[in-house]
Amino acid sequence: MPVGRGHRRGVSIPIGSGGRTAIAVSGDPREPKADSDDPRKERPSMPEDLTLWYGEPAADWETGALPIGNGALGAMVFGGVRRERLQFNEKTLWTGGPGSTQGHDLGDQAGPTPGDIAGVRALLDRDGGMSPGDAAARLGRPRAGYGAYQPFGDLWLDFPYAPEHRPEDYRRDLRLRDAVATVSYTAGGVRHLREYLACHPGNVIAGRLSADAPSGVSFTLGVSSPHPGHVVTAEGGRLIMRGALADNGLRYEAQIEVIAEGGARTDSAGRITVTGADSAVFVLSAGTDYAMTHPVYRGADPREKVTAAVDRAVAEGYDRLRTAHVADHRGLFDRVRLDIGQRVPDVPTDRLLGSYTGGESAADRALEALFFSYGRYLLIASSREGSPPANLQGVWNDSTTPPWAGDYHTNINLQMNYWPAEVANLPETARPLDAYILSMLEPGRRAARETFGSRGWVVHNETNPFGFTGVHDWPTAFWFPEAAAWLTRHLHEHYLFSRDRDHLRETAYPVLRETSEFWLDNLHADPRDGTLVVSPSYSPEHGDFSAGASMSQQIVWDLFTNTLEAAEALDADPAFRAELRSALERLDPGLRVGSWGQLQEWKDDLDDPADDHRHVSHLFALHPGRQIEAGSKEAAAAETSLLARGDGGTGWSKAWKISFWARLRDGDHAHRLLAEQLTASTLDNLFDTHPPFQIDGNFGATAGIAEMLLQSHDGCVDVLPALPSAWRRGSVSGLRARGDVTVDITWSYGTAPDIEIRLRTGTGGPLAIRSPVFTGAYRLLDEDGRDVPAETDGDRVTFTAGPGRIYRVISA
Ligand code: FUC
Repeated sequence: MPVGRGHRRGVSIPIGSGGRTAIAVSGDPREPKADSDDPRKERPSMPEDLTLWYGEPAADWETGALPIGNGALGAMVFGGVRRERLQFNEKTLWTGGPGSTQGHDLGDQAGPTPGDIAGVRALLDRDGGMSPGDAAARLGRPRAGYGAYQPFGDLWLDFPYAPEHRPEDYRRDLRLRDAVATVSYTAGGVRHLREYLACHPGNVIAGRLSADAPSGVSFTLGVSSPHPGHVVTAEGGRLIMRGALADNGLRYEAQIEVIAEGGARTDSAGRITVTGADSAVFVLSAGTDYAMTHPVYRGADPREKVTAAVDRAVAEGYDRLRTAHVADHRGLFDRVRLDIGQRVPDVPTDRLLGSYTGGESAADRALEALFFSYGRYLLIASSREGSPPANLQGVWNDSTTPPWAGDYHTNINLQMNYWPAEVANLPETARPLDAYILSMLEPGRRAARETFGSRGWVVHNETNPFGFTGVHDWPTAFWFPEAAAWLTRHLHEHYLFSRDRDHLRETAYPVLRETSEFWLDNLHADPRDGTLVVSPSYSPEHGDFSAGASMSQQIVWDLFTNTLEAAEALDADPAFRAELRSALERLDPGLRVGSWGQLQEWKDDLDDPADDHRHVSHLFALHPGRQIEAGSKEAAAAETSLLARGDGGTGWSKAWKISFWARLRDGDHAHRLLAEQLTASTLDNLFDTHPPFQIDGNFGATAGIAEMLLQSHDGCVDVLPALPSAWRRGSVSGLRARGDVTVDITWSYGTAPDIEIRLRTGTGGPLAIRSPVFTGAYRLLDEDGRDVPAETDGDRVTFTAGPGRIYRVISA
């Protein structure tokens, strides 16, 4: 029995056969003769073939080397033939903080006082605005001991080289389903194969070198560090590199053990040489004495844990390590599959990228699907429980002075890193963010008390692993106390997706409540109209300081709304709920339509239609917020603003715009931004580039693609809300919707649109579904094919879902 009629809302999908370009599908003819257990053999180049591959070694760290990682450890693989380089990182190796010779003032930094802030507020009431320079002169303070994320070192493999043995049939690749990087080539009639992985269970990076001729493996392994004063020793096949950072005394240690099968091994002068082995394995672990505990941020010497990790991995053996690694990785990675009609052509990834146009070809679909999955791969590789969250470069950094210190920028970047975590079914990867937020509370409370004279906690534009929650003095980036509230929404989102009430009660709600207390204490009655506004307020990196910039208001609206909902769900704190409700009633919502139809970035109508600034902060309410409903007049104004800002910007800016257009339900425009990002803001190794390399755009694009296929922010599971015309047929499985639902969708726009939705419920409860692609009647069925009683409510079908059940929605 048909239960509903679809409702088209601004979606136009051309129906027809479309101009597919046929591209031959074949394996790589230059691949080494694969062993029977070579996973590449199991998987021909079909939609599932999620591999980045290249015909030459990487010439450059940033654009060419390939990343592996396990959250705490990361490495960039170059794939050299005479000399292999694995540049490696461990996420806690930072300068700055306690003990820094730069002077550590993060704990008791001389911030502005509540009086300084009141002074600026009064000037803003009087004058309406203040330049960032003036604001920084009054509220900014130099900061010291902030530090920067550091490279750990390089592992080098030097191979004997005979000029007459020119390497042939070279290939290096990164297989996303296995999280294994390989390098292979033939030299002197011998096929060489190396593979590398970063294993989360056991916390090691491991490599295996083999050849198809007996005694074919010879090399010298060494390690180096950019940090003066480190010491390298070698004994019993194990290299130890140890030191303490000159800046802050942070102790670090890496150990690498080499195990050769056959041949001879010698250890000397900090290097290990293997000659004539049949194969060899190395295992690396690294750590520091950093601990995420305020105010000392130091724990045990790393020696014990690094030694234990390498000992364990050596005892385990490479094969078992690899099996455990692939199982662990696939347990996360395989949850989501995307088919948008891709056929993987037989060209290396740099050429796939180079020939990408964002057009109709199945090769373009291959790059898009690969890029989507790469974001998921990178999140798994750079954010796992037990180490800090993914920073501006995930876990990968080769510079002692990385861009923006390789830190945690909180006016968009850190948040964007975690946009895919829930919807793309990797909630475990967001737990390091939770832990990090919790670790900031104590220093953040102090900053709130001393700087603002208020309850709650605060963090501004950026932060580091040492609890930096203060200001600095760079005029366009020192002030952003809304960051704490924006971070807090991630804790709440985890509840919305998982319905995990323990998480809500014990983790999310207490932080939401405390963050709300900060803003209850800090909102200011605007003398012009009596509304509650944030003042001083600054729309990230743009324009002047003022009272009530749209983003500030929208973030506070979001925080109060989330806190209220959380309190209601827990039936907690009725008096506090009343306080929040009355503050929300008086709050300026930050949604004004201006003179040229734009959504205003500030309370005054100051927007310049010719301005193409990369931050589009005043659209927070559209995404990631949920204050603007699709189809509303504010959505139309957001669209006007977005059109004026254009499709350019830095990598992360384009990634954000994918989600904006998806929320506006314009699949073709969202797709155009994805194409912009791929053609102009993506490097050969598919790293996003700001420029330079910055990983947020990878994560933002993956989230944006998910947002095109599935949304659930407005109380409804919204299926294919922004499907571009280039994705005429396809399927996606394993995406997550709020309400603890896993969603699989199959669609096709052949002669008639056809769609099937499969919903797998967790906790169950009331559910609403909508899809703009249902153009006729549709049916809701249970797993036995029986019609499920449901109600239609506008374009939504609502019903009560049982726990742990499967429902199907099909065209009638
Ligand atoms: C924000 C952005 C910059 C850059 C930096 C790391 O400040 O405005 O573009 O992404 O973070």
